[in-house]
Amino acid sequence: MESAGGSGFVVVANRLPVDLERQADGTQRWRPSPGGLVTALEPMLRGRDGAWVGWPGVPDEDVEPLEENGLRLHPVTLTSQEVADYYEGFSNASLWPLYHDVVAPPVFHRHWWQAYVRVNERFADAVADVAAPGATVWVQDYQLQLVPSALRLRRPDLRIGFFLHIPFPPTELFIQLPWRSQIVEGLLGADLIGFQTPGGARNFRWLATRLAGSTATAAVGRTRGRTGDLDYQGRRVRLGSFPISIDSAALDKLARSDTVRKRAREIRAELGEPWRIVLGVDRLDYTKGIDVRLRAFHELLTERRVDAEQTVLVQLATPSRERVEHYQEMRADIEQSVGRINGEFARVGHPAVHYLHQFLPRDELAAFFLASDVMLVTPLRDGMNLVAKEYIACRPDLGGALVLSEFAGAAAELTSAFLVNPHDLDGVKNTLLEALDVSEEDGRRRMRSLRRQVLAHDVDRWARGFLEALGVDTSLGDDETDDDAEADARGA
Ligand code: ADQ
Repeated sequence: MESAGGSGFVVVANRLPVDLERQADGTQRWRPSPGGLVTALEPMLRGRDGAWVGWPGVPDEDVEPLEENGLRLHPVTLTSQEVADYYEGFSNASLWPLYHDVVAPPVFHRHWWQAYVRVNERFADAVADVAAPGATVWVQDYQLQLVPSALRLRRPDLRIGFFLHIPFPPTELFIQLPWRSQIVEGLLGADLIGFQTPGGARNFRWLATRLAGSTATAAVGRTRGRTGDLDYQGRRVRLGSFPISIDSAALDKLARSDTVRKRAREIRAELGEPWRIVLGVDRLDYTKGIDVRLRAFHELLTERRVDAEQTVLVQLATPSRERVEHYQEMRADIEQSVGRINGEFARVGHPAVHYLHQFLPRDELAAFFLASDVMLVTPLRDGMNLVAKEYIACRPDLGGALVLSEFAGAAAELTSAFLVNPHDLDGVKNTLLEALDVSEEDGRRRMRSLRRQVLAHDVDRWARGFLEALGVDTSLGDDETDDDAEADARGA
């Protein structure tokens, strides 16, 4: 898809799929960077001759374009002040909480917004330089909502798609945003705007007609995931829901490998061969409901409905956004809860809660998934939640039980999980007990059904679904029937 005048296919995201690292001796090296987005897009981009435009993760660094494992990477430079204002400020302290049901209060500052506008324009400039005539550009996520319109101004020849990885909020919350019309107009620069769920698409559709003077029209055709279109400034803007997924087959294969199976047995032994292992795996974020599950576990121990000699909780948390104040407070609260539970219920050499604030390699994570009996995914709000899908892909043995929040986008697909309302603590506690005690037969039945969904709907299918709705000929040996497409469509 590449031409002499630039790339025919360009992905734009806040971050490049690699981090630039400064070593102690002053030299630099590239390291694959963690996160849901990279995990999701990497398999799709590998093998295609695409380009990726993004920030290399280190401020004040002018980095030359580079090629990494067959991917052309185009770094966008951010100053330390821009990282503070555009990224930590407007993206992660204004938009992130606002879009996640204000589970933390969003903070609005005009200088953060101004930095957001400036940085979005810089990203649009970078893409305009890199994209070949008539190229397809796929813009990712909430940090770059102004890029579609900024790019259309610069390059009306491009085909522009936008995908929002986090929830698009209820309209009553969105209209709190002082710059609500600018954001809606920014997104309307795209030809296709994709959301994780039909609800997000519906919310946006309503706002676009009220705030930006677009007209709602019926969706034309039967493209997968479409939910209705808009007419805006003489153009058709398509809307749709495209639930993101994972490289299911790769994880399934990893979990079947001898090394991972052996490591899973070791983990059980290291934990003292408990009757049950309960697992949580999250980026350390206040939306993920880590506090909810600690509270539920604490109460169950206190009420003696769970015995710390028999059941342990393992919480793996990736460090995240450590310079944003809310994240520092939340980390302190969580670590205090872990300390309190262990203070009351641990024995020397036998903690009740094992807590690691560390990023783990893929195979180690797969071994933890395979070793555990109950997976707790309890976000208060989550665009999708890939961890839930990863857990399922790692259970070819049909063991394990998934407790999943109704407020994760994944709940719409993973209906055979033990679904919970994370705001209902008694409900979480009772459901956790139910999952701990599930019969082998019921557990296997649920896991079989979950695996059918996750293995059939992988990240490649997600990417193809989005690009086809954008009008791109993906030509990847499509073996889907119309019936599959129909079953997938989650029309609003
Ligand atoms: P995230 O909020 O980052 O993603 P999620 O979808 O769960 O959330 O992805 C997290 C990723 O980090 C997973 O791949 C997981 O395996 C990995 N991870 C978590 N803890 C880890 C640890 N301790 N060590 C190593 N890896 C760890 C955002 C949205 C989600 C949406 C994704 C993709 O918030 O709702 O699902 O984008 O669209």
